Amino acid sequence: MLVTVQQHILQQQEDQFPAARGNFSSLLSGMTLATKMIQAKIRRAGLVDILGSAGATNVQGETQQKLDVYANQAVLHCLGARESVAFLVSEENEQPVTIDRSEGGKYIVVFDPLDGSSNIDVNVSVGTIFSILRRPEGTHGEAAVLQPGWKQVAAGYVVYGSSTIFVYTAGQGVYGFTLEPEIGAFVLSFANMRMPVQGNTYSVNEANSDSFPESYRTYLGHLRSNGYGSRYIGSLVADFHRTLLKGGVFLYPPTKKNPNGKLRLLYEANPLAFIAEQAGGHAISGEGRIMDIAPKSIHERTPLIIGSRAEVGTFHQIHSSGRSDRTTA
Ligand code: P6P
Repeated sequence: MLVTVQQHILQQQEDQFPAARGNFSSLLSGMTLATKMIQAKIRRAGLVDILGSAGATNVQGETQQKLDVYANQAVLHCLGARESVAFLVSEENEQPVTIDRSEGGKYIVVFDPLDGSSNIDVNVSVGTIFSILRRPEGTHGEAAVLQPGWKQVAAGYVVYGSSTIFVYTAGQGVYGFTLEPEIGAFVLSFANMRMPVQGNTYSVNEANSDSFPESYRTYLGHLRSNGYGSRYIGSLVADFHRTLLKGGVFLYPPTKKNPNGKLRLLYEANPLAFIAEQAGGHAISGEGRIMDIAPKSIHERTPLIIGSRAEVGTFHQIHSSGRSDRTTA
């Protein structure tokens, strides 16, 4: 029996947010609509003038790809129309976007509209990542957004790969839906996803390893000497999706160029950490649990070690005994 993501979200809402009066499911449906719009463009990237640089840089100082701009506008448009949304926070925008009905808005959506976009031109999987928070009563702007990850009410991602898969959690397990092109609907394909307790691969950009803190290098040497393989796509959502399905560990350590890691806490680490934990995995920063970090700024970065209980546990043992957090030149 075919179950669409909309049906599933409504069921989750009835179970979880009975008082939500459709707001929650309407919000998630807005996100699924935006990702369908994005995937339609990605699937035709070579055929329409959507590849390449938009000729501008984003708040991160990164060159915006045309698809970055399109994806950001698609999410802002689809969610901005949902009355339950108070603020939208995007990797592409310096400040939160206040929705003019913000007085009535109950939710905040924090998102990376198109993660890994530098891979688009070479046809490598990219993704959209989102995190949903409740708006604390009477708060505005950054004060409303800077909440630790354990306060998320839902989180998810879409991986635009050989198929387009929408994965989300609302705190009651992790569910995956594959876009069925013939009907244009995300259909349940992975019920109650569980991350394997242990895997056999690690995922890290080895080119940076000379500047990893010593404990990270010790850990990676331990994995290699225990027969682990290496897989690195360079697109966070794709590397995480593989880790969720097959187990193992993904790391973005502190480096000389990014002493606090490269990945963003609010719209990359937190949503994936919520999903990892809901699937039985772990997500830490080296200093503690990702979802316990109290954010100080919207675009702050964090080191990320995320994956199976076994591999993240071993990292924690080696890192906490070594405590050598200095990065080497
Ligand atoms: P590096 C893509 O640019 C991204 O933000 C993530 O999707 C990915 O995990 C990471 O950066 C890759 O960074 O430094 O290994 O190229």
